[in-house]
Amino acid sequence: MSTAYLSLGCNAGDCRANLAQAVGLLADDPATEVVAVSSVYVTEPVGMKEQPDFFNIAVELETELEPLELLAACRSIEEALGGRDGRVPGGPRTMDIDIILYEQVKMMHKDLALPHPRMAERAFVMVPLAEIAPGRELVGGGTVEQRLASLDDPHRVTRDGVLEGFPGGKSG
Ligand code: PH2
Ligand code: MG
Ligand code: MG
Repeated sequence: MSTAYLSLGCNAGDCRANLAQAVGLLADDPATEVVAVSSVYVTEPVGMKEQPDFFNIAVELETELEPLELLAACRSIEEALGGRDGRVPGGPRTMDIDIILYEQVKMMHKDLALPHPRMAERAFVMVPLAEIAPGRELVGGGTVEQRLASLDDPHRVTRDGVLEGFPGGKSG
């Protein structure tokens, strides 16, 4: 089994319900166990500004899936939840699931770069991740907690309670 961390985002439709459904679908995969789910954070959009705030969470998995197999599983959950709203590039999404860390794997594949190249610059990724994996060592040095402490991302990130049905932190 391998440990992987995902960043989930939604800014179209009923995002709390979509996030809960996505985590439920991840847990339903017989090859994958959901180990921890962060609180929900309401976050200012990074990149295209003229779109609704995002709801972001981080999830820790134990999985038998290899990175590209896990990516395919994530893509099919995105599609099950509606894919891109209107297919505007960079625009609102009912569900975006990004693999940010997979064990200590470093890879640069056309469909998947690990660790996620921009994760450590983004408060909407690092704040939820620090809740469930503060001590995780990152490529480039430092733990998640240490890198978050020195992160300079002006975009607003506000905690907005726990995800219904998925109490935060490690559940064992
Ligand atoms: N995802 C993006 C682009 N910008 N901004 C926030 N706050 N949250 C996201 O999940 C997000 C984003 C592309 O996937
Ligand atoms: Mg994304
Ligand atoms: Mg994505």
